Amino acid sequence: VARIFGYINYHLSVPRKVVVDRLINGLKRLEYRGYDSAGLSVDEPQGVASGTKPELFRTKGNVSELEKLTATVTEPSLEVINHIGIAHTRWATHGEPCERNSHPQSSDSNNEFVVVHNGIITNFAPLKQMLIGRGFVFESDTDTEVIVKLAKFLHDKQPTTDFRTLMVEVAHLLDGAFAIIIKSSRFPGEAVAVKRGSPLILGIKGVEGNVMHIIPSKQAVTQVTLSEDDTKTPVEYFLASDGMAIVEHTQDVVYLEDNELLHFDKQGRFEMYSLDNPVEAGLPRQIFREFKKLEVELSQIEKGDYDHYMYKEIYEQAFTVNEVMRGRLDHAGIPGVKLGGVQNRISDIKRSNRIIMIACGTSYHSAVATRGIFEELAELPVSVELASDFMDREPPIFRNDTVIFISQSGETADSLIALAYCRKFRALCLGVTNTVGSAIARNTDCGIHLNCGPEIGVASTKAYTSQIIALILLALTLGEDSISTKNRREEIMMGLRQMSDLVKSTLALDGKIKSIAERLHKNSSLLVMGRGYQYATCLEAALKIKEICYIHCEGVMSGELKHGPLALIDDALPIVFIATRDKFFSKISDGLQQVRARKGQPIVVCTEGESDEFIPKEFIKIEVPPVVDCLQAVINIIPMQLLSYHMAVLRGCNVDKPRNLAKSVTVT
Ligand code: UD2
Repeated sequence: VARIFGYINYHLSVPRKVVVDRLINGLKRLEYRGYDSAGLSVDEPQGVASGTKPELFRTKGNVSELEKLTATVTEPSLEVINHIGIAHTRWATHGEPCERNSHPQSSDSNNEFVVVHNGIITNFAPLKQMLIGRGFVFESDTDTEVIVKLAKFLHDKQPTTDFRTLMVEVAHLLDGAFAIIIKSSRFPGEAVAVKRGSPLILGIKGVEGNVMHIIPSKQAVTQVTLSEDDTKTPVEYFLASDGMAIVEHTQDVVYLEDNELLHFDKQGRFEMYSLDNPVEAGLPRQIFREFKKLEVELSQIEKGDYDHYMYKEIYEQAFTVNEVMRGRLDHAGIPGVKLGGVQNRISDIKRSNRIIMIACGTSYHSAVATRGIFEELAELPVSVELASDFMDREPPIFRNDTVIFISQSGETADSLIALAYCRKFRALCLGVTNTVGSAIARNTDCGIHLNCGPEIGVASTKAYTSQIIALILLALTLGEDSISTKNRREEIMMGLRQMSDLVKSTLALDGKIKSIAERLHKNSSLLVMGRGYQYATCLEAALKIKEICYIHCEGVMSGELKHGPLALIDDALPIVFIATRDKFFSKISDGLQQVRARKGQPIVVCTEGESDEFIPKEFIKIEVPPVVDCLQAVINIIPMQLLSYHMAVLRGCNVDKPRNLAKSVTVT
């Protein structure tokens, strides 16, 4: 996992030290615990003519290490007027973390071309071979190094080729998934960024309100064309893997799409090109795109506000629920769902005999949460499987099965083994994962990325809610031709559009939940009950509490009460009952009555404004906003995430790194 950041200023005096600070700060916004190397590059201190070379700072360790290192930057107070700074941090990828494997990678000892890269170049081996044959000496074990060496090789061969054309050529020769930012002392004042597969966002900031001058209102397109008078207009550009690194500078952004190239020229203009379908051979097609407003609020990402990543990630759900729908729900203003990644296979899925969802842990609960809506909308039999149990049984799998693999990291070993097994029988395999380029993303026939940003807390929160939404989007797509479910689907889409607001109002319950945590945290056992769509909430809530509080906790399907769990109930055992309104409500209140009859004193998660008739006054209520049944699981888990978090903190547990557990379980 890597993150890249670029800071580019034109016609604006910025001390070199400030450039470095901006780059470091950008990396900090993108950094999450455990990053193992970092690096950045700033231009030649005295300009290209001076004979100095671009400075490179790289180190093993996290961004704070890099920050210490960059204290030695030459001429920190020298003001630079046109400058290109690039930076990088990575976490637990392959290859030993060390200085020479860190980015920026450089083309030669003069650092003529330097690049930062997120992703993988899959054909680096033959390219490296070719370049070694041409006399290039490789310094690192990275795939990234071929990018700059290739650029230098092609440039030396044809020195008159402009930077943009050169990089179009380089990009065409690279396979894999990547986002890169590259600069060159041969092309001072210019920079190129390319996106294919990995995310890349461009932020634009004019100084002292000039931005509106450059970007004319709503009709703005992705071309900053400065008139003669404007060529001295100060402008700053920010390139980042994630909007979190941009939002404090500007909210005006352009989301790059795959196979797009950005070129910044010496005057401070930029243009975008598509690498697909060139107008004529060699000539990329210029593209224009509207600016978007970054929806992330700075306050939501300030790490300082949160003591733990898990807490931060719980709060991030207010916007990650939108990220998973971006470009998919109501794409280009047309109401409906369009899943770019699975579109071509929808008819194959519909033709299959059944759907099997395979996952582990929290991801498995997202399958439990959405099984019902798949059955309803796709009108296919659906089963959910724990990957390990599935492989213990090795059940029959057929060509006309659709199998969905759900994994935040995309590297879960048990799920990967099950994937290999299902591929052997030529089943149609889909992935739902948060990690572009992960093993599940690479080895499935198609799939959906969650786009919720890195999840650092070991206990999954935002990935869970995004998984549910991604799966519901898929269920909606599978049902899209059915007339009988049209109203139902519309109701669900209405719910999806409200999701972010509903999550925000649910998060507002935090204070109350904290006080409930104070009452509960000393217990050694807890039950969470519910049924229907909320059975998944019970399982997931119990898992959270086990994982981070080390309290025994069980998710109980309340339909099963009479078949055993009722024997546990007395006035002492703490119980949380999930009892929001849906078509199962009468059965749920039945269960609640059974618990009451045994003197149980449940804390009840219920729908806002629920009457005392159903939930007696003496019970503690957590009132959540209502939404269509199949989406209610996204809302209801939030108080349970908060409850487990506060209890863990009160118990003095290491919330982000619970004992004995790893974030992504890559061993079986
Ligand atoms: C893609 C781009 C997104 C944006 C958008 C514009 C990526 C990763 N996503 O998003 O940045 O440009 O198009 O329309 O570049 N896949 C699998 N298995 C998985 C997950 C995904 O095979 O487990 C495939 C999927 O079938 C698709 C590709 O990976 O071919 C990207 O998936 P996505 O969900 O990011 O696709 P989309 O269209 O939302």
